Amino acid sequence: MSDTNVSRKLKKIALVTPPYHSGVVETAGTWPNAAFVYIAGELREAGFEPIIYDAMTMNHTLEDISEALERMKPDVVMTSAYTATYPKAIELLRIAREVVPGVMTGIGGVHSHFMWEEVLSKQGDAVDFVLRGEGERTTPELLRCLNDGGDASEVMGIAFNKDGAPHCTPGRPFLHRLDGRPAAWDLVDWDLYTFFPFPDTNLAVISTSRGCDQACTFCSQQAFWQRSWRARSPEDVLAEIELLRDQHGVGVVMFSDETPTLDPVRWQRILDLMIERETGVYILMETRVDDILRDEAIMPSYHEAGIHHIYVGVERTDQASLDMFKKNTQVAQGKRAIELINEYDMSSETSLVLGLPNDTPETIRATLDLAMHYDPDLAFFLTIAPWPYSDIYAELEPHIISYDYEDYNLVAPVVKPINMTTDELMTEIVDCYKKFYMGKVKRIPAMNKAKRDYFLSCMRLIMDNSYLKQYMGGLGRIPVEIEAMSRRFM
Ligand code: B12
Ligand code: SF4
Repeated sequence: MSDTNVSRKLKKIALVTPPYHSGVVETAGTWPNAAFVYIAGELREAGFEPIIYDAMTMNHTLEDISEALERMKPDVVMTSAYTATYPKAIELLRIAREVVPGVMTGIGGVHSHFMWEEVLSKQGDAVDFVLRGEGERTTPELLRCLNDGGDASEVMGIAFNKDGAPHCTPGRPFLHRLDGRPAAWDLVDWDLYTFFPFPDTNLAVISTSRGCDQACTFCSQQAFWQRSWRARSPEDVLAEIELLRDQHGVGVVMFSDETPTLDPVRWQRILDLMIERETGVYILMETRVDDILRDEAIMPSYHEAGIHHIYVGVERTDQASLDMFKKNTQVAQGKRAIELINEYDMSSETSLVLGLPNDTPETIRATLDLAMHYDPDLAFFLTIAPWPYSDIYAELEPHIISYDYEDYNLVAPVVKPINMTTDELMTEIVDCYKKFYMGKVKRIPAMNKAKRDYFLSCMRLIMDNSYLKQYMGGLGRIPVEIEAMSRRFM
């Protein structure tokens, strides 16, 4: 028997995002939660009434959430968490417990997938079920089982407290078929979602493939997907993009995939279809540098298909660190990939991971110098966050200075370099931003108009909303020059 006490029929299911904010990607837009859209589609098909409540994007406080849930009176409240958002996810489930008597609670996503034991032993009073792995089949199956008075132990892919201790059922195999799944895009409040550089159109996040076959030691995604990769057919992807464009006014689509380009034949077909059908939708995506190099000959198709912005994870500019991360790329490849993206008039973005135990002001400045030499349009200088379930965790553990998961956001210092204080580290990071973007500003006049507009718009967003401003007093002196420059060109 489960220790949870679900006694009523479960019908109305609220899927609520945790009200967590740490900047960076949030400065560029407001993003729907793709996991909830896909899970809600399956729930509805199984006869439930899902509600998507994006408290995060609505900037709702815990008080707002409490009022909203009291009004909504759901039978079930579920949330999603990666490591940084986990504490807020728990607070929100606690509130649900308080204001909706007898509510059932559940949590899914990468953090609780791995940390289910800790979740249930420390937060078992707030969490009835951890839903592990992919949520599409597990969620309706669990709810149906509970409604039928069945035994939750027979549902694959969940964990719950049983006889006073955390208990985990066997993992559920990944979905076999990703095509044609029901996605509840009609439940999304589209007024909320915009990519700020293109404010006149709606922004969607879709999953065209899942997983990655690499083994980067700092990354949670390869572990979550067990180094596997599955993909939807190009036709199915195009159908979703066209539906979003035609029925929901979407002009910008972000691919949530870790590596959408992994299968070159599928990827080429997606590009061809986007060109043939003149989708007219801008795509934001990330991929690996080696796939960009592989695709040098078809870069014009990327551009023609509407690929607007490509993030490639360069991570470090010294080979020793790349090797330590098991990144399986060469330093020179990162540079060439960014050159190619720039050459074909797409926007390039990368991030550099700083704050490793052996970092010093000199290594950080060397990283900055190389980042400037690589010349992406946008660069983010991030702190390393050792997810407690990542391969690199054991190596970094002796250097961890914060066990507050909210700090695991790639912004706050969680690891202390041996020969630097955290203040010195953060000063160096702010300095990286200043120097990198000041260097860019000087070259604005040479950019073509499309790139210049996009760059200036991104810069303004970083300046106005940046976590740097919020956390560290900010880019301080940069805005004056950039403001002046942007006035000249906009
Ligand atoms: C889209 C995205 C976002 C969106 C989130 C939109 C939203 N409303 O939630 C935005 C842009 C806001 C965002 C922000 C951040 N993000 Co983000 N984001 C992603 C990204 C690119 C895709 C996630 C996605 O949509 N996947 C597609 C869906 C279908 O897959 P999924 O989320 O895994 O969901 C499946 C299962 O996990 C499970 N599941 C998930 N949730 C739930 C819930 C329930 C109830 C159930 C049953 C199942 C379930 O079922 C789903 C379907 O099968 C991932 C990278 C990646 N490739 O996954 C990073 C990622 C999740 N982000 C990450 C981080 C660190 C952040 C930030 C902290 C970064 C920052 N400082 O800006 C912020 C924090 C948010 C904030 N508010 O400040 C990390 C998390 C790492 C970790 N292990 O903790 C990731 C993995 C990227 C990385 N570099 O490693 N992010
Ligand atoms: S290539 Fe990207 S998604 Fe894959 S393991 Fe490395 S960092 Fe993670």
